[in-house]
Amino acid sequence: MKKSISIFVLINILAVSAFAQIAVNQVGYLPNSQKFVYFSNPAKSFSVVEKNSDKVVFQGKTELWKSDDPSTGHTIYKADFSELLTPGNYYIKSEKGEKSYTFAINNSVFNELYNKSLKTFYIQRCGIKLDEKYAGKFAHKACHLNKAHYHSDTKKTGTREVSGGWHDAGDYGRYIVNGAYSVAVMFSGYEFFPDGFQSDDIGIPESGNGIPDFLDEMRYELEWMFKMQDDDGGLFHKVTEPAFQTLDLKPENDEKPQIIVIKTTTATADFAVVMAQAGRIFKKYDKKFANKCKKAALKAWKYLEENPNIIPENGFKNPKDIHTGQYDDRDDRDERLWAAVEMYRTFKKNKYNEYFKTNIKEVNLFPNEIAWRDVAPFAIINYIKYAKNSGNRELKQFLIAEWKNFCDKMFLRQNNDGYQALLIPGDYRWGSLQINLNFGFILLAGAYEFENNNFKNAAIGQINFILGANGLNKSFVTGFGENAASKVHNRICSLTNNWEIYPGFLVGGPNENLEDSALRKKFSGHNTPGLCYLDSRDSYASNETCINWNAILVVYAGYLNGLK
Ligand code: 9MR
Ligand code: 9MR
Ligand code: ZN
Repeated sequence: MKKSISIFVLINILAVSAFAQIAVNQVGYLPNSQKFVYFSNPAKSFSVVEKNSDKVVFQGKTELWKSDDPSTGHTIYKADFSELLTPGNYYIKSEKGEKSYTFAINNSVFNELYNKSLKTFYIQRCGIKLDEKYAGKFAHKACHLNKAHYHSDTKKTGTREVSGGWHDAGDYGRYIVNGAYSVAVMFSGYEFFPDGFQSDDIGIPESGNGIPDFLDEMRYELEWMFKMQDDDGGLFHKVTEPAFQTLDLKPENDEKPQIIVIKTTTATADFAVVMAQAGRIFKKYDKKFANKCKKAALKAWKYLEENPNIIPENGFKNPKDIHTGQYDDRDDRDERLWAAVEMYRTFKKNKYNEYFKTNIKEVNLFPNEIAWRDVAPFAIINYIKYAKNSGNRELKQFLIAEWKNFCDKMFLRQNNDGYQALLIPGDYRWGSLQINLNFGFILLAGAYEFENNNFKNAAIGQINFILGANGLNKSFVTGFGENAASKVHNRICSLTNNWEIYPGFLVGGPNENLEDSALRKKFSGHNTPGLCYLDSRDSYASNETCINWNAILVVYAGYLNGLK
């Protein structure tokens, strides 16, 4: 007994300290990118070794980079092997013989990441049969086809046909705020950096139809969102079951009644954003569909005009008998502003520009979090990029200066952080990795606006952090890297015999607020925000997957895929 306890203690100690020794991007680097490696044990020199031949191809010295990194507590030695340009598969070895996980250097290193991270959205499709041909082990019968019931708060009775769209996350809920936000983020990425988003062969039913699979997949969500718009233009906030069920529930076995809750202005504004974008983007491929999107956007905007104050007052809260995700936001002004920008770009009517100009100074322009609840930066960068010659020059100069300040701040942050992330203690909230990538995207777009190579390198570097160059020595994208997140919180894992997950999902990541009992059990009293993560199905607050998190991963992968 005593012996097994001490072994248990030992295993636990090993588990706690089994984080970064030599941390690299476990997928790889484009030949011309900066390449850094981080040692959390003291190291003086290192070699890059070719994986198959064990031949040393590069040698260098390390430098002491950070002592007592505030996010991880690590003391980190850093080395630069950017000069190694030769395509191949490698690992890093310290002078003491410790080895890193392997990685590649080549031009198409992000191609598969793009294909798979996008294809996760197909895997999340609801209301349609997923064929083995496309979904493999995740094939299943069509799910959630029953008509949904109006919640009494809607003051409506009876049912509504709202099948389709993507399951939100590890749960089967479908939420307009997050669904529309996710597509809107991906459309922004696509419009800024279209080159890498063009493939038509990622292996979905629409592949080969002459339209990029990216747009086909986005359309699947848009088709569902139409059904969630009421006759007056407003959007029902969500359709879910009353409460989350057990984790072993396969989609096709989920028969609990689905409930539609009240309309909200936040959902309506997010919908206006994405329908205005779609009206523009789809014009070239399907005029009729594009017009349908435009009409829906106009109807939504009318609802917003008729309801200038947030509905419901103080934002949506779950009714007493509903316990699923809330997507609660007390402030819908940033969503309305983004809608105004996209409406202006699509319809070119000055009233949208006027709305933007009058209201932009009311909101926090570059808040501490950029995510589904705080979207102002997306409104601003899209406005600056596309409304160059219209509107108030002074205002635009002010916004450009604010954007530049944000980029300077982010650049400093990655220079101060042990693993060069953009997050600081306090930012490691639920979905932290996606916050990091959102910061990175605004910085990346800034790099082009300001023609600043330092910004560009820092922004590109964020993919390294996500794919393994971090304090946990973990790739946070399933199936990508030798030590990748695998025991994720997603009910579709129950479709496989061994609780596997499809490759290409980004997990939530370290969550210093310890918002589930697995995290609390392990990390109570911690002082290492960046390490509060568990590769465990029980940890929904750090290891769930979610469409808005994958949205910004797709944007990053699409951008990098286009660089080759
Ligand atoms: O599976 C649910 C996940 O999608 C949510 O993000 C999370 C927090 O709201 O809740 C999960 O569901 C759990 C529920 O909250 C408590 N009972 C166990 C459920 C499955 O682990
Ligand atoms: O992403 C959401 C995060 O910002 C919130 O803190 C968290 C708790 O309210 O909910 C997250 O969203 C979950 C949603 O409510 C239900 N589906 C799963 C989402 C990701 O965990
Ligand atoms: Zn479903």
